[in-house]
Amino acid sequence: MHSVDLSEAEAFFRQHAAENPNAPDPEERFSEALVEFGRRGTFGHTTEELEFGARVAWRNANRCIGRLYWRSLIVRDRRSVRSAEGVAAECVEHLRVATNGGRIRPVLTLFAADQPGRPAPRLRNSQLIRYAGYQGMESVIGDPGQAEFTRWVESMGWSGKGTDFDVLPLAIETPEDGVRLFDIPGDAVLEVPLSHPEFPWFAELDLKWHAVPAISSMPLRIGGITYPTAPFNGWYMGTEIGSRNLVDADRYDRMTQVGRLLGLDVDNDRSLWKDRVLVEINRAVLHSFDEAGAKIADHHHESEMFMRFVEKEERAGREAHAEWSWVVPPLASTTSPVYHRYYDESAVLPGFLPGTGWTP
Ligand code: HEM
Ligand code: NRG
Repeated sequence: MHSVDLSEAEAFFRQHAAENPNAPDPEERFSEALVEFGRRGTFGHTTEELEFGARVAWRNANRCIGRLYWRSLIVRDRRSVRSAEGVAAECVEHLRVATNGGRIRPVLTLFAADQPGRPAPRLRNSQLIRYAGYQGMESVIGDPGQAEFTRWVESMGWSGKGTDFDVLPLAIETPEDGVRLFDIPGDAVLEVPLSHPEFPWFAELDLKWHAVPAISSMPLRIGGITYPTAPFNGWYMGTEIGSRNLVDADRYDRMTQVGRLLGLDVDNDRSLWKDRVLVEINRAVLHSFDEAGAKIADHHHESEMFMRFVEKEERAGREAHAEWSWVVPPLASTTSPVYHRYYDESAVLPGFLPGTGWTP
C-alpha cells in the first residue's frame, strides 16, 4: 500500500484553490482532511478535487505529446465500485464512453484507493484492450509483448481463438475473490482493418488495430493519495501503431515482409528501404482510421499542438516538463518542432506513477 502524504495533500489543496475560484479555502480544507486522517488513517478527496487532480496529472505526463487537451478529460468517479464484476462492467462502460462511435473522447475512470486493512481492486492488464501473444516453438502468433500475460491468463483457464488479434480478458484482483477474468464484449472494442491508399495487397496482410489506447497499469497520485486503478485513454497518434506496434522486432515485426511486398532492396541498408516501409505503414494506418471514421492524430499535427501546449503553459506561469525521447515522434522526427529543443524532465505531482512493475 502507498502511504498517505499530508504535506502533498496540503500542497494540492493550495493548487486546487489557486487554479479554481470556486474551490474551498485550502487552510480549512486541510484541517478537515487532518481530522479525518486522525479518525480513519486516511482521508477522501471530493469528486471536484479528483477531476482537477486527474486533469493536472495528464498536464504533468512528461511522456505525452497530447497534453494540449488536458482540460477536456472526462473523469468518472467510481471509488464505490469494489466487486470484480463491478470493476469489469465499469471498464467496459469506460470503453463505450471513450469510443463514442469513433469520435474518441479522453476518459479516466477512477477506482478506490487502498485503505488501512482494506486493499482496493486492481487491474492486472497493461491496457484495457491488448491482443494476446501465443508463444510457439519458433515464433509468436499475435503480440509478443503480451506473451507472458497471455500465458498467465491461460494458466487460469482462459483460451483464445489463436489468431493474431484476440482481445485479452480483463484480469481483476480483489481481496474477496483473488484474480478473476472477464471477456470484453466484442461490441465494446472498435477495431480498424488496415489498408493502403495505393497498394491493394496491403489489405491482404489482414492487419488491424484497436481504436482506443487505454493504459490501465499506471497508478494515479493526487494530493497525497495513490489510486492504483485509474485506467485512462485518449486517441492514438498514428506512429504508435505504424512505427512501433506493427514494426518493432519484439512486437508484430512486419518490417521485412512489407519491404519485400513493396519490391524494395531489403538486403541493402543504404537503399533506405526501412525508412520507406515506415512511411507506407504509417500512411496505411492514418488512411484506414480515416476511412473507418475512427479518430487518430498524425504526428505533424500533434507536434504542433504540443508546441502550442508548451507556449500556453508558459503564459500560465508554468514550465512544461517533458521527456524528449518520448515526445519526439518516431517518424520524420526532425521535421517536428518538438525535436528542436530540450525540456526539464523532472516529474511533477499530481501525476501518473510508472507502472507498478507487476508481472504475472
Ligand atoms: C504517452 C499521445 C491522451 C497520459 C503518450 C504517447 C503518445 C501520447 C504518442 C507516447 C506513447 C508511447 O510512445 O508508447 C496522446 C494523444 C492523446 C493522449 C494523441 C489524445 C488525447 C492522454 C490522456 C492521458 C495521457 C487522456 C491521461 C489522462 C499519458 C501518459 C503517457 C502518455 C501517462 C506515458 C505512458 C507510459 O509511460 O507508458 N501519449 N495521449 N495521454 N500519455 Fe498521452
Ligand atoms: N503506445 C501505446 C499507447 C501509449 C499511450 N498512448 C496514447 N495514450 N495515445 C500503444 O498502445 O501503442 N492515450 O491515452 O491516448
